[in-house]
Amino acid sequence: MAMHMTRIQGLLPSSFLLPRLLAGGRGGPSSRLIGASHFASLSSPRPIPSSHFKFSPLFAGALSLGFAGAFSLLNDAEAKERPSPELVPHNVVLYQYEACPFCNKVKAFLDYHDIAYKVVEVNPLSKKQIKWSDYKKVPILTVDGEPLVGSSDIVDHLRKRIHPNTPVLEDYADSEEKKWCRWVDDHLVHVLSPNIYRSTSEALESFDYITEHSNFTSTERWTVKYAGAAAMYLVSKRLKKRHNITDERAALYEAAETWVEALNGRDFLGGSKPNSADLAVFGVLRPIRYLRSGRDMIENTCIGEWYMRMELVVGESARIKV
Ligand SMILES: N[C@@H](CCC(=O)N[C@@H](CS)C(=O)NCC(=O)O)C(=O)O
Repeated sequence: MAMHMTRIQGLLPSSFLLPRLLAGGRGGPSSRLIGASHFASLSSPRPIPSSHFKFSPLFAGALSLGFAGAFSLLNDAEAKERPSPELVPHNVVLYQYEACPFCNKVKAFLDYHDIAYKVVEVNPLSKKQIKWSDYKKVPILTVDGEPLVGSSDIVDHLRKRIHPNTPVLEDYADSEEKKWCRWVDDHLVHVLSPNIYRSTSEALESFDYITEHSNFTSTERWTVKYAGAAAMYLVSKRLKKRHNITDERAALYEAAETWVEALNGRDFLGGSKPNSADLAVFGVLRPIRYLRSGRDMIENTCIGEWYMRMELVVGESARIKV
């Protein structure tokens, strides 16, 4: 195991997570003991533990309105932004890991705009589903067969396609929206792994979900869960140092409060409707929401109301069930 740990640390990509989990090198079968590590994603509906409700002022407010009021609140908030039919891309396929924050960022955008997409779950060890691609990370989105890579580039591409009349690129590049999209990639994602792998129990909690929702064979699953949790527990300490994080929870709470301050009293950064920065923050946080770190974040910061608004407006997944 010690040998694997060293390898993992050496192989850690600069991007936030997990790249190839326990090991692996560039790939010999012996080095592939463990697979990719990303954290648990809850983009698929999951029962919300009752303990969560008491922490959501919005939900408490909805309850106090009575059922009629609550339903009307839900209806008002169910406000997906659907592009004109002629602008909606067709034949959209997302190659993903269910638990990957970058993939969830793309899904938040697709879901909110109600752009129907098929999902191909990639096996993090063999990656056989993306053998056809030179790019070996996820997400990869194909639109009418054309592959797009990198979550931010994918979102930018889609955004331009469905809003062809929005500001030209130079104006957008300096915008508040773009600034916060960059903050997600440059800061927020780096705070997540140290939190979800903070202790051995949190690392196991994360891998429990990852292995349950990833495309592993049953023989890979057990090994990945325990070896992956052990490896990422160690790797997360290294990530902390790399990103100058001393207290990971404090960093998570600070990031959440920074985002709330950026909202500056608005419902969304985009005003009355979310923009791509709202969707990016929501997308990358979604995987941790019901892990211990996500629950702590909701309980200890003011981000819960915005998060609940986002859940309501993003609504049902646009994923095509096959
Ligand atoms: N900058 C890329 C990062 C994508 C990325 O790092 N994805 C991870 C999954 S969370 C990955 O595929 N790692 C390589 C691997 O699993 O081997 C993006 O925004 O899409």
